[in-house]
Amino acid sequence: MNLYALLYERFAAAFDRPALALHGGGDGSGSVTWTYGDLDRASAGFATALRRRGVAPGDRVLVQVPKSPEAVALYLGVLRCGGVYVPLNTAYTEREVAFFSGDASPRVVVGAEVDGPLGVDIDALRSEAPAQDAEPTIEPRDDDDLAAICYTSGTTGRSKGATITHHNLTSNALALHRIWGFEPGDVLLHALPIFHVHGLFVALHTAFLNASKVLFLPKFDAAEVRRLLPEATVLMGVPTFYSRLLAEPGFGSADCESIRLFVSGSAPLTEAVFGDFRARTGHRILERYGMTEAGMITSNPLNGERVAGTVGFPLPDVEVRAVGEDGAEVPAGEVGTLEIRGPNLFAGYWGLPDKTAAEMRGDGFFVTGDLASVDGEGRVTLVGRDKDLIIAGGFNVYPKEVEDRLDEIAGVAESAVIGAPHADLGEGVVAVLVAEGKPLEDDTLRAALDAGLARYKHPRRCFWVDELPRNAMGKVQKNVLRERYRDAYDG
Ligand code: MLC
Ligand code: AMP
Repeated sequence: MNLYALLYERFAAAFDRPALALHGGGDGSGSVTWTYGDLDRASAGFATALRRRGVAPGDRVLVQVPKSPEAVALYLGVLRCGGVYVPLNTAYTEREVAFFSGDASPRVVVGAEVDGPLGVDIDALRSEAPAQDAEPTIEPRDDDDLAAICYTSGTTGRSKGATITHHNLTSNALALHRIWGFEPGDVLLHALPIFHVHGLFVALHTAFLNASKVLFLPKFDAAEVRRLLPEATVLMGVPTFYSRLLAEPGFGSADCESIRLFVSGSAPLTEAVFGDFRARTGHRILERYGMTEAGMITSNPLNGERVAGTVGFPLPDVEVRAVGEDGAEVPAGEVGTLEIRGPNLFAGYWGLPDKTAAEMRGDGFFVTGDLASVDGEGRVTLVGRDKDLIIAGGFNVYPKEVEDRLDEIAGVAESAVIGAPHADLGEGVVAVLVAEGKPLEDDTLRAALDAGLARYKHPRRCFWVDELPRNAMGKVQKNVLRERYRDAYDG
C-alpha cells in the first residue's frame, strides 16, 4: 500500500483541523496554519506537477529545501505520485549535492542548485499545478516499492543511499503510533530538521497518523520551544534539545504541565541529562534507538520502567541480537555487535549490492555497527560503536570523509579525525594534522573546507603534530588520539 493512502484515510476525517501551525513572533504575528485539507490539496498539486515533469512511479525526486509546510506537502506529493523521495541536508555544499544527484539519478531536483534542466524551485513547482487542476490520484504501490532513499555517510567516506520501502515506513509508523500511545488531542512540537529519519518519518508520521496538530518550528530554539511547550503534548528531539532546555534559566515542571511524552534519540542521552530533566520537570524522557537503514528499532516503554542509559525493547516484530566476533550470539548481558531484523529493515543500498551484502547475514539480520548488550528481558543497552562514526548534535559525521577533504588541502600532509566529548553536542569533531611545511591557520583550513564540506562536519578544534600514532600495521591509532584529545572541547 502507498503510505500516502494510509495517511489520506486519517486526513480525510480531519480536513478542517489544523495540521501544521507555523508560529511567528511571540505576539502571534506571522502565524500560519495549514489544515489537513490544505496539506492534502497541496500534496495533490505537487504530485500533479511532478507527473507533468515526467516523474513516473519509482523515479527519484531529489530535494534540498528549507523546512516549511510546503516542503512537507512536497514530500507527501512525491509519495502520492509513486516517486522516491530523496531528502538532502540543507547544509550540504554544492560538491556534496552534486554527488547525491549523480548517484540517485533523479528525474527532478527541487531547490538544490544543481546545474542542468532538472532543477526547479519549490515555489515554481507548486505554481505549476494550482489547486483547481490538481489531480487527487494516489498511485498504487506495493509494499516493496521504494518510498525514499536517505543518504547516510559511510566508513569509506562515500555516502550510501539507504533504500526505504512503503512497508518499512508504514509498519514503523503504525508501531510507534501505537506503542507511544498517541491519542486524540495530542499536539506535537516539531523542531527537528525534516531531511532525516527522526524529523521526517518518526515525528511527522506518528503525528499524521493521529491527524494531530503539529507546532512546526523552522529550527530548534530553546526559548521558542519552551514558549510553545504549554500548547503541546509531545516533543521529540535529539539529546541536545534536552540539555539546552535545562540550560534555560528557571526551566522546570511549570513549563511541562501539558506534556505527556518527551522522546529522545539519534544520539546517546546521558544519564546526567535524563536525571536532571527528571529532577527539574518530573518527566522521564523516553529514549529510543534507530538508524536510517531501519527507522526505529528499540524504545523504552511508555508504561513501565524507562531506564536511563538504555534504549529499551525491540519494537513489535523487530528482532535484535548481540553477536561476538565469531558471528555467534553472545550470552544475555554481554556486549556484542547489534544485529537486527524486521519489517523496518531497509531494502539495501542504492546501486551497491556488494555493500548491502557485506552488512547482511544469511538469515536476513542486518549488522548495525552499534555495540550493545541485550539483557535476559530483551532490554538493549548501547555501549559504543564499532563503526568509525561521530554523532554531533544528532548529525552523523564520518571521519573518513572529513579526512579526505583535509588531505586535499595544500599544506596538509595527513590527517586523522576523531570525536571528543562536547557538553552541548555530545561529541565534537576534532582533527589531528601533520603539516607539509608550516601548519596552516584555522581560518585557512576552514575556508578550504567550506568549498566541499557541510559546516556541521568541520573540525572546530585542530591540532598539529609531527606524526600520527600508528600501530605495527601502520594504521592510525584512533583510540590513542581519542584519549589524548578527550578534553579538546570540555577540558
Ligand atoms: C549546527 N551546527 C552544528 C550542528 N548543528 N555543528 C555540529 N553539529 C551539529 N549538530 C553548526 C552550524 O554549522 C553552524 O556553524 C553553527 O553550528 C550554528 O548553526 P545552527 O543551525 O544555528 O545550529 P544549532 O541551532 O545550534 O543546531 C544544533 C541542533 C541541530 C542540535 C539544534 O543540529 C539539530 O536540530 N540537530 C538534529 C539533528 C537530527 O535531526 N538528527 C536526526 C538524524 S536521524 P557555522 O560555522 O556555519 O556558524 C537518526 C536516526 C535516529 O540519527 O535514530 O533518529
Ligand atoms: P543515522 O545513520 O543518522 O541514522 O544514525 C544512526 C546511528 O545513531 C545509530 O547506528 C546509533 O549509533 C545512533 N543512535 C541512534 N539513536 C541512538 C540512541 N538513542 N543512543 C545512542 N545512539 C543512537
